Amino acid sequence: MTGRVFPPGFLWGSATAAYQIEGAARADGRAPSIWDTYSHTPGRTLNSDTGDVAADHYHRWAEDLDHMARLGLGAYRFSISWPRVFPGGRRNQRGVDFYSRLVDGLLERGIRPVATLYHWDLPQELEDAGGWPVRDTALRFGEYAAEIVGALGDRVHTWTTFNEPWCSAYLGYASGVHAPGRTEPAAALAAVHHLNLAHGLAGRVVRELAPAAELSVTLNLHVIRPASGSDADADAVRRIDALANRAFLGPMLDGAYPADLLADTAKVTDWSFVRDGDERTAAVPLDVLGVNYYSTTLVRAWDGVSPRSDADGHGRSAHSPWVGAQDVDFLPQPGPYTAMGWNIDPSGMTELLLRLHAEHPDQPLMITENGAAFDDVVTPDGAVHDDRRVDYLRRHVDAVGAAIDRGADVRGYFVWSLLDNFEWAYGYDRRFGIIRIDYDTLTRTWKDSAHWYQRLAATNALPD
Ligand code: GBH
Repeated sequence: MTGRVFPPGFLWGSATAAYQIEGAARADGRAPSIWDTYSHTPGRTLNSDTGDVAADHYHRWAEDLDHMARLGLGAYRFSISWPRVFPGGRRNQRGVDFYSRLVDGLLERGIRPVATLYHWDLPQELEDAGGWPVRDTALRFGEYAAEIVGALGDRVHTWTTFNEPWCSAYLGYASGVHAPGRTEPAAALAAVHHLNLAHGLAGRVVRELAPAAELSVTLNLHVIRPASGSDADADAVRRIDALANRAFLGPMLDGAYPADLLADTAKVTDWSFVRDGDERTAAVPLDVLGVNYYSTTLVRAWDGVSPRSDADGHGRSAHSPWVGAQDVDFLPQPGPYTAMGWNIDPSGMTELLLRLHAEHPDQPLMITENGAAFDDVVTPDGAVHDDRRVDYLRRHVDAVGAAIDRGADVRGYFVWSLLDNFEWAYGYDRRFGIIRIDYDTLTRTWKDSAHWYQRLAATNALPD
């Protein structure tokens, strides 16, 4: 794998998200999001951590831009905080100015801005009005998109509508391990639909207001493997694939929900929230499909008798994110594991990219997140050694190269994450950064992986 060379122009980037790094939760007219409410509710996050300060990127953005420039990043993927720029459905100019400065700073340094409109921070007032299970939220998202795309336009190279709508719908409304912490299976499927609809509405806004910009969405697609070669296990894979992957790929790429998804979930909902034309609205052509990949999923058909493993996605909740799939069991996977407990399997990266390429041969792809949490070793001289992260990244970047060799049109790779940050329900306990944050002093320190990534970006080839 050493010495593997990537196609000329391959984009090396790094990713973050607003609530995970910005802090400044009450600064300059920002309103609360569902994650402010959730993280301030006792027992919801590990150590009751909140994003109030996070990495203080809102105040340290210029320093962070200099780190990106030194790393040699070709692109930076960040998200825009809806409640910062459009609280109460009105433009908050001070919030818009923050992102305007950030985008200009990126352009000055020759780094492509890749902006995500929604990385999980719904304005709390919209959750109070029903949240994603309610159609009006999709319409409000279209208005917010028009405001910020209008303001930043095609200074942003790539507009991404959503990050991982799977998490927003199923972890937010079914298992409840993410904000707003609801456990209502039917509402989760309504959320799936309104996220798809909102994607289409915002996609059209981008096309109209920023015609020179690229349009994308980022999905956390699951690589699902059967525990055996039985027909029953193959059917378990099909069902989870429908909920996890095709519930979004169907409307967004093909303009229709898969029939098996509707049939499988008929006991949960009749899908009457889908109106004529919605699925076509969702299918706005994408310049690039963003893919987040971390690990794989192992399933079997549950016989109704043997003990369940329930090894996927439940986290700290008794409720399953897998709506209507009680007869599917999730099995523990062979290691090794990251500090999240997720199994490490780079072959899933290649498999996923090749599947997408086979199903949509003309669709350019981008890895918009890949990375790992590990306990880093900080030595007395201040160095941060993270061999396991370097090894994880090297093997997954190599797996992207293997997919390209076999024909997949992959345009770039973004490491998650630039900085240690607020890891949602796990707070500051889990560190994904290639740059370490000292949460007492907010000092930034390059880990070994940052130095490794700098070489990768500079040479466009895997260092030894
Ligand atoms: C991404 O979520 C997010 O976009 C990002 O904000 C976050 O910080 C980062 O990854 C790291 O978590 O839960 O054991 O069943 C990834 C969320 C991770 C959800 C893998 C599904 C399946 C493994 N996904 N997870 S498990």
